[in-house]
Amino acid sequence: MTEPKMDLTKEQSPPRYLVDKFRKDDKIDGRRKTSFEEYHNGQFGALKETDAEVYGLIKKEYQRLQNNIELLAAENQCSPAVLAALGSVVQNKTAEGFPGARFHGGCEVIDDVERLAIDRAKEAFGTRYANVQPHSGTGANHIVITAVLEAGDKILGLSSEQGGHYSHGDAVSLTGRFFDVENYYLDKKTFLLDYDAIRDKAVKVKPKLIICGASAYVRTIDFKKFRAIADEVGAYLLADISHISGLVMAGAHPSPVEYAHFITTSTYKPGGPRGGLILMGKEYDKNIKIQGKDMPLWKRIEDTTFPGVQGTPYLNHIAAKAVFFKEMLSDEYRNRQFKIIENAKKLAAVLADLGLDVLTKGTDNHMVLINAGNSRQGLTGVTAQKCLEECGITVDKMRLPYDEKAPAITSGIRLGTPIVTRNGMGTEQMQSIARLIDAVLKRVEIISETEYRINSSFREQVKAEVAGLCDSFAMR
Ligand code: DSN
Repeated sequence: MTEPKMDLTKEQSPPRYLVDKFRKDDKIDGRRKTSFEEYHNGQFGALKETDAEVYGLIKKEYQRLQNNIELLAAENQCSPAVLAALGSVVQNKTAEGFPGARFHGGCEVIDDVERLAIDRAKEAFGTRYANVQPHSGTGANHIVITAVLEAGDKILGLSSEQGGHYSHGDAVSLTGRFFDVENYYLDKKTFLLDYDAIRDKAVKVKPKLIICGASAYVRTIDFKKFRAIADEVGAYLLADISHISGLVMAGAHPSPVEYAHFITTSTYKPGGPRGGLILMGKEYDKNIKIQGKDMPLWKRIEDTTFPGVQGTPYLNHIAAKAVFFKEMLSDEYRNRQFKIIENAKKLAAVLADLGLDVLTKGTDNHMVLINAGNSRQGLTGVTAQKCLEECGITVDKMRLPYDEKAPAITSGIRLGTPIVTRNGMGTEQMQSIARLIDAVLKRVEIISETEYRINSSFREQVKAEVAGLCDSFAMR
């Protein structure tokens, strides 16, 4: 049957069958507008009603966090204010591009949100440029690396087997697949960065980009020395400060802002929402010639962010970053960064006194590395992690420099003090935690590299002490 032709220049009445359908369905009504608070406050009620399973798991995770001592160096705890921004309607906005130059409509509010986040990031870190769009720290590294390098160009970075990050050029990362990667290594005896050896390697391999920053390095990084090496060989310097960015921002660790061309960090490790950040100091508008074009570095970074590597930024995360950067600027946040280090130093000192092998005999930052195998014959990183976890203490197994154990086994564990410090613990509690860790690691019965047994009444005794600490220093 041929459809009757409609003259679109004339007003039409709806076809009869549609009128009848609407009459039949006229129970489909609208919904009155709810207030902003009403809309957002109902979130967990809505989740429980829609998906009791996920609701239950989230609740379980909340309870796990409340009842364990979280000693993870790569984790932190954001504030309820940051969580509120993450769970807001802002998450619905599609807005490719940058403030004032978007590909989508309706961006006037979101542009203000992003501008606020940028201004606060610049103020917090004392930089000339901030890009708040990267979805993660790894993503921020991918953006910088692909912005300044052509396929096949050379990167010099710390080996991922010694604390370097995968995104710094590891073979399993796209950075290792598309660029020519050379590694520098820690000194075999001291486990410290050997700047002379790094310089010699840089002179020999002539990288276009040098990356500094680590996931498992407990001592101060000398960014000035790295810049001198980069200048000598004509390389860009990228400082990935993900682990120490809170300390850097507060002045508790020297800042790379004066020295590095690019600084990257994840935003959750210092205590904000998941996401990444790219910062630049005085060289933000230095010229780069790439693919036959001249442009300022900041513009190259933006073009590489979108459309180069990402699409729409996560605007709810950007709103949450803005909230977090405001928190960072508070005295409470700055003071806490110094306490984080004080606590890590205490934890390291007590563990060393109790006979554990603490790498470099201490720490300058938030992290403590322990060689479990050297601390007790037969103990591995993975068994240490598992038996501590069973007793309510969460740590990471960690491959140590020159570790002979497989990555899934490891010789070491990595501890970190950001979360316990956030929840109000001080050096007295670090002493108690160190004693509990030592007691568990001494008491556990080692069966193999991955298996152990722990006496159940001893485990319950440790868990009760952990619960006591968690009750007095609850999540905030
Ligand atoms: N950098 C990793 C870690 O330290 O565990 C996380 O990205």
